[in-house]
Amino acid sequence: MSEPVQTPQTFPTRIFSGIQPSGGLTLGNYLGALKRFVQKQDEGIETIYCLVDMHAITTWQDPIKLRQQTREAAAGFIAAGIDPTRSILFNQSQVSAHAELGWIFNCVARMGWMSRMTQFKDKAGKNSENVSLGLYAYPALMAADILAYKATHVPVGEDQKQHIELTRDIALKFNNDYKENFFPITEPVIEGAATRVMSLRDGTKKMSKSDPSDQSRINLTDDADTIAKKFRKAKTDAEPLPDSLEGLKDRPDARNLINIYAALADMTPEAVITEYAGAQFGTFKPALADLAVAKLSPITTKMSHLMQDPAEIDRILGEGASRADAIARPILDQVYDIVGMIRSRQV
Ligand code: AQP
Repeated sequence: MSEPVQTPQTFPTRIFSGIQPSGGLTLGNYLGALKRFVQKQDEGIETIYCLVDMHAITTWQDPIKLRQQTREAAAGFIAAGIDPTRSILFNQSQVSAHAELGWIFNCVARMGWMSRMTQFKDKAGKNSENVSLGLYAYPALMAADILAYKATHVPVGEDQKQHIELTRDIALKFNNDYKENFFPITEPVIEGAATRVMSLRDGTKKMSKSDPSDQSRINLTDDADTIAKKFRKAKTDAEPLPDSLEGLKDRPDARNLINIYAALADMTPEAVITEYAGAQFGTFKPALADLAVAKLSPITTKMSHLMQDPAEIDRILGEGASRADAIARPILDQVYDIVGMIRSRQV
């Protein structure tokens, strides 16, 4: 792939990330992404967070549910600690720079790069002739989401690492092709004990909001009883917990529960295994359920409170979109200039 022609330029630190409102938020989204989003905001970094509704429609979405899920995800962000006055919070379709830059990046990204995207292969499966063109092109739109703000860092879960690498390749190729040091080469930020939370039914599969089995995931809207029941029924084996992480090497279901505990408790997985060495799952699972309820139920309660005022959520998203547009539009205008488009319309 492309080599940089320019010497590295420093771009001011700016964080961008997003979540698809293609279903309810899961514990995977929370631990892999949302919890980190809040930490970055609280560190005082400039943070821009987006509900990527245009990505959501790469697979069919019922329009009424999509609106509901977008509001619910916004409520989830705020309930988890995103402060819309300190971070910019909006939904993608309200800032057209994403789609416009996405098209330009469709013309920069190479077919060979796109065909290597493992998430497309996983999602399309054997049905690749019948999925939408948008699902295939989605990583180029994701690159536009990030680079429309010249974001330097993107907190994500492990599954998005390849898409950030593609974003870097697109930025490098654009900079090389147009001999401009225009876009930063964005860094993924993949941190913590739960960068890849696995399904509660299958420790080798990612926990996902679109998994047909609701038992496979914890939703941020689940009540305490449901959370406890799901952890009680989570797939495990009959062995007690070992005294070191090495002992979990071939036990993905057990490893997943240890990682979830560690991430929720802000501990290392090593510390959790030391604490529970020799324990049976009959002891560990209720402790995990109690911890999850303690951490998640304040978020769930706040979310349902916020959801009682959908007009206020829409107002917050609209205001966030105006602030996002004020950053992205001038960047996009420069991109149009760089690629040679006439910009003579009076506005
Ligand atoms: N299981 C997970 N563990 C850790 N991080 C995760 N993320 C998602 N699932 C996990 C992170 O959450 C952010 C938003 O992801 P997304 O909603 O845009 O898309 P996704 O990665 O495709 O998530 P889902 O839940 O699997 O959605 P569907 O089912 O609609 O495809 C990203 O930072 C992601 O890494």
